[in-house]
Amino acid sequence: MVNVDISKLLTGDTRTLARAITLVESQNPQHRRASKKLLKAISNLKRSSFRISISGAPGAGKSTLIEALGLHLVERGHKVAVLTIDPTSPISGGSILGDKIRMEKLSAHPQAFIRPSPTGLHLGGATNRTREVILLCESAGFDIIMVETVGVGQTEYQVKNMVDAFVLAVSPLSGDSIQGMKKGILELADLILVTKADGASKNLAEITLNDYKNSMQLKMRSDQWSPPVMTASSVEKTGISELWEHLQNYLAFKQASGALEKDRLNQKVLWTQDLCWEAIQAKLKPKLESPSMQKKILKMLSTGKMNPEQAATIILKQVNPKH
Ligand SMILES: Nc1nc2c(ncn2[C@@H]2O[C@H](COP(=O)(O)OP(=O)(O)O)[C@@H](O)[C@H]2O)c(=O)[nH]1
Ligand SMILES: [Mg+2]
Repeated sequence: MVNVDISKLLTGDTRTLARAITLVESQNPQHRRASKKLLKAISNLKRSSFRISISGAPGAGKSTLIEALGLHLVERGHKVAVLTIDPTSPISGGSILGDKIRMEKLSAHPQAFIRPSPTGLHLGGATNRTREVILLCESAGFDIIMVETVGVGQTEYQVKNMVDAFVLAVSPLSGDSIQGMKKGILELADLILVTKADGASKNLAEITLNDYKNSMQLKMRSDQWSPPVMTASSVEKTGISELWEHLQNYLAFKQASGALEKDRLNQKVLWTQDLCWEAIQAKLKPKLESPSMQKKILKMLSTGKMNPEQAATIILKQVNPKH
């Protein structure tokens, strides 16, 4: 598994891509080294992709929407990769299976590739490799990369810094759904999509649409983009081509203003910082958690002569992450 045939990866072979992803997600030191080599080898390729995240609460209709939009795009000759990050999945266990069912047609399509992420972002100490996986998919010729994330905790903020466009999917609900929504999330959205605009929920979707339109009108973005607010039905396939048009417009808008280039560079800066933090943590953690260090910390605190702040200063002087 350490050896990934790069020429095969570049031809778009999905089995090789899957192996490459497993390699970059591995924590094994030997795999980490091989993964660094692989990422370096693909770093200068002149391939590009449009990266879109679809976020929203569980059950909002994200996976079904990705299936509909994904099929719309493969029919137009695009190659679509879908990455799903669900921090709740290791706990609930069921959602990865659920996503596969929701994206049944797309996952069977030769121009599509679907990969659930085994962990959430930084869950259980494991660093999520979504950025690396995006690059691997891009190197395999996938020109549209969609990332599905569940609206919990910090995931949205982290994903926002990995993509070009952030779509917020919301269910048709009562008007107070906006108040209930974590305020910051609305500000991240480049487009808001009210899902399930069909059958019995069609009217409610229209009401929800107006609620969001009203609340978005009050906000002014520094980049002058007004995030479109729209409805769609993934079941009846309405609103899907409009969604794609809006996304293309946004990409063109960012290209024209220079924001795309600026954002991508900023994302690389953040990525570099994350890698530095990760390396420091990896060195510090085993030392801090060693029984002798635990004992030392306990001793310093149990006498009551020292507070945690003083203890941390002493420990940091002793622990040199270089060794
Ligand atoms: N009527 C209707 N139901 C939908 C639509 N999209 C999703 N659903 C249903 O909403 C539920 C959650 O969908 P899913 O895509 O798994 O949501 P996710 O958790 O956000 O990925 C499922 O029962 C879907 O069948 C839609 O456009 N119309
Ligand atoms: Mg889903």
